[in-house]
Amino acid sequence: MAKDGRSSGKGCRGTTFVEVLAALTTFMSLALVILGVERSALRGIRESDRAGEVVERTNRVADRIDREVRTAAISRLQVQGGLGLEPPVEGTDYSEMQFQRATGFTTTTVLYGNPFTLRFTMEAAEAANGTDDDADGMVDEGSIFLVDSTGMAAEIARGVTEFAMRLEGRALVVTLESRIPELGGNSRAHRVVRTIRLRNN
Ligand SMILES: [Ca+2]
Ligand SMILES: [Ca+2]
Repeated sequence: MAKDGRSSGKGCRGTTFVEVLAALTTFMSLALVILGVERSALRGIRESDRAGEVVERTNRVADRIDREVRTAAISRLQVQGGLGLEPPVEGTDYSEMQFQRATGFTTTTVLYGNPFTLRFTMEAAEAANGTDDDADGMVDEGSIFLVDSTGMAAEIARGVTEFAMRLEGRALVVTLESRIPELGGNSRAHRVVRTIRLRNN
């Protein structure tokens, strides 16, 4: 009898162990599924955050350029030519331009403020060759600087992969693309084309 009891006890323990194992396996599978869903949801949130960040950052820079340039005098735009500063050619893209704001008027003349320059400078580790030389996920990237008349340069944007200023009639068309690097050698970009009507002569 005792032998039968032990044998039946062992059977019982065996069944319980298998059941526990099955339950554990089910639990682990469920936990893995939940973890996977959670991770993919988090990844989605993070990606949408980064997409929002690059859009916000690019628009903020375009707004800043708009504010700086809007009151500049169209007759005082200058670009670097072969023989020094000269007026920009309409319809031509420039990565650097000098501006002067109209600050006041007398009965006979317009008064202008000190000149300032918007300039794109490529990062030292990058060459303009269409490849990502420093392997940060951005090709030919650089910064935009606002340079005052004393030569003091303030960086107003970085991670910029496209910057052009083009005169079209009374408007300055600014094309700006900036990026945020991502894992795996990629980057997320946003591109803005802003038409800024210049108010003064
Ligand atoms: Ca790069
Ligand atoms: Ca390059």
